[in-house]
Amino acid sequence: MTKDTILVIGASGQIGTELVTNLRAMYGNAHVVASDVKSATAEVMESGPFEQLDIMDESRLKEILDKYKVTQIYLLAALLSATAEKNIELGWALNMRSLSHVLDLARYGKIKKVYWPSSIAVFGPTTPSINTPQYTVMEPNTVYGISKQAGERWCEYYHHKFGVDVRSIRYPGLISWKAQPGGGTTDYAVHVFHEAIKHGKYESFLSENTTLPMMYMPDAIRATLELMEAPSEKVKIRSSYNVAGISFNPVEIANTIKGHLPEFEMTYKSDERQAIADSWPQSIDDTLAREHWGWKHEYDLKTIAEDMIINLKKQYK
Ligand code: VAH
Repeated sequence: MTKDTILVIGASGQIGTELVTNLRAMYGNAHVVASDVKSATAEVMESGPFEQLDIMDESRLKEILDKYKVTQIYLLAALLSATAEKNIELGWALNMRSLSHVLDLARYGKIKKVYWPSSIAVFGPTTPSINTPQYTVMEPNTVYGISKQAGERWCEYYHHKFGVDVRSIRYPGLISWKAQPGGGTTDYAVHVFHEAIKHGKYESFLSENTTLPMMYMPDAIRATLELMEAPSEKVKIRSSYNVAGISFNPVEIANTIKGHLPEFEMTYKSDERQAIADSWPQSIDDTLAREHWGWKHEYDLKTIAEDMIINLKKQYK
């Protein structure tokens, strides 16, 4: 059986950086093509093929698919919540046109399998915010959330109508140290670690008690790969799966960091991202992901902080 070749679109981003490394470990470096509009980390650029790609350039995408005989696409390119609010036309166009084009490639047999990330941003202010269920009221009031909700509808439609094997996860806020995030509302939970180590202080753009669902990147990568490797019949939800890690607020993360850096000081000054965060759930019910394909998170706030601080101290040495 010929080995799959995977194209990761958005390989320079927070998720893509780590997904490429993990996929290359599984499939072999030559079988995982990284692509993005801008160069990726040295680890990604030096460990396997990289192609510059603007996902809106359909002919360029087809060129890459033919060159490497790609069989699977991980489509990670998107404008995140805060950025998309500043450019709603680009946010909608990029997030939606890229998905519909990749789904059509699968519909017409050009590729066999698609991964597309959704987000807890599909939920809105009228959604039950504690232990938010898989199926519930969803009235997102951000461009990003609306595009993710519409994208989920397209994924489910293409699966049932055309048999497309597309799989998706509603990521919570993701925390990692390898690549800086860009333009998200949950990114305070990454920036705080960098600032704590570099300057011993951080001004949070979300208020003290803004509790949000979060997840450590190793858990998110493992969830993604477990879902993609699961037998198709176990993937019963083809819109997008709720998955949960841990929920916490800025005060809790500040206190955990102080356990490692006693002099650390956190201050609070909400900005426009507060309204986005306030529209999202505080915690997620991921029972169906656990039942259907055996999902279970491993990292809690204590072990996240330990790993982030150890690795960032090395990075800034
Ligand atoms: C954002 N990090 O903040 C993303 C994520 C749940 C939030 O989708 O926009």
